[in-house]
Amino acid sequence: MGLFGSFFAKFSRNKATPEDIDEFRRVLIESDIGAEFTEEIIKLVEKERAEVLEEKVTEKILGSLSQSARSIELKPAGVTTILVVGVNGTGKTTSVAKMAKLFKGEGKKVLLAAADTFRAAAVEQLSTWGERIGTPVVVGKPNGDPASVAFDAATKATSEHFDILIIDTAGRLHTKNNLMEELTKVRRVVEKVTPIDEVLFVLDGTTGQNGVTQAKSFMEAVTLTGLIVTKLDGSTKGGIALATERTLQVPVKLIGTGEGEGDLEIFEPSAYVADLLTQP
Ligand SMILES: Nc1nc2c(ncn2[C@@H]2O[C@H](COP(=O)(O)OP(=O)(O)OP(=O)(O)O)[C@@H](O)[C@H]2O)c(=O)[nH]1
Ligand SMILES: [Mg+2]
Repeated sequence: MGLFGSFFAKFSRNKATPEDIDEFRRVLIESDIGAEFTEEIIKLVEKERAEVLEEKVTEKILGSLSQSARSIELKPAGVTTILVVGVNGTGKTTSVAKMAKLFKGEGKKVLLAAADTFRAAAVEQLSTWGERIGTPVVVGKPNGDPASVAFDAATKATSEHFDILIIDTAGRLHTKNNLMEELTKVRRVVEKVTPIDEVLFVLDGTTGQNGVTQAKSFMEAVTLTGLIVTKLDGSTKGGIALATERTLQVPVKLIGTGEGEGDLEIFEPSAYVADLLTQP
């Protein structure tokens, strides 16, 4: 990514001029890292000696991140249940398929639930992924109750001894329904059968600061345990990942780097920050 790299290369050679600082501020803001955080980083640039600047900025960013575990821990026994939420078009269904592929590759028995009953195409989309990856998908009736699909899937997952259940949800509903109420209901109903271990919020890495606002409203409804930041391939706006994690103190666990089933990576904050600061 190297988004800030050219600046750090410059700052390590010469003291930053006011023009350099203005330009760097603009790049930070455009990266969606957030206005407040931008000013904190600018302060370091103004204050710290060139030789230690990179180290100080790295420390600052890493120190602001969530201290919670980033790995998706699978339960030693019983089904590990993952609920995937987020606004429409962010990459939920694709990320569900990518996770299924990842866990299947580790030899796990994975079940998917198509609890986005709002669009017929959504069920088809997940079923197609399921066929491609070789993972069964529980589907319901078109426009049926998403909670009932999730309940059926949870029942099947426990009785047939699956290792992992991943539930895909809608990003949008008919206006008469409330998405947050729907998600709380899905959660409540599934938990009659088995606890939900992870609630992953899918954030489109190319959205602006609005992503933080979205994440907050989901956080209130279903208590998120992690973030999946998608579309980080070829994007220079990945700063939203750091801004959201910092604001919510919910760790980024996975990142999406393409449309293919293999395009999912475990998020490594040190490597990510080092990447931001190295020269492109
Ligand atoms: N480049 C890129 N595209 C992605 C990534 N993840 C998802 N997409 C694309 O984004 C579009 C939307 O993805 P979906 O998985 O259908 O998104 P969704 O959140 O399930 O959408 P709704 O079900 O409508 O709410 C698709 O065209 C995906 O191929 C990614 O990491 N990189
Ligand atoms: Mg979807």
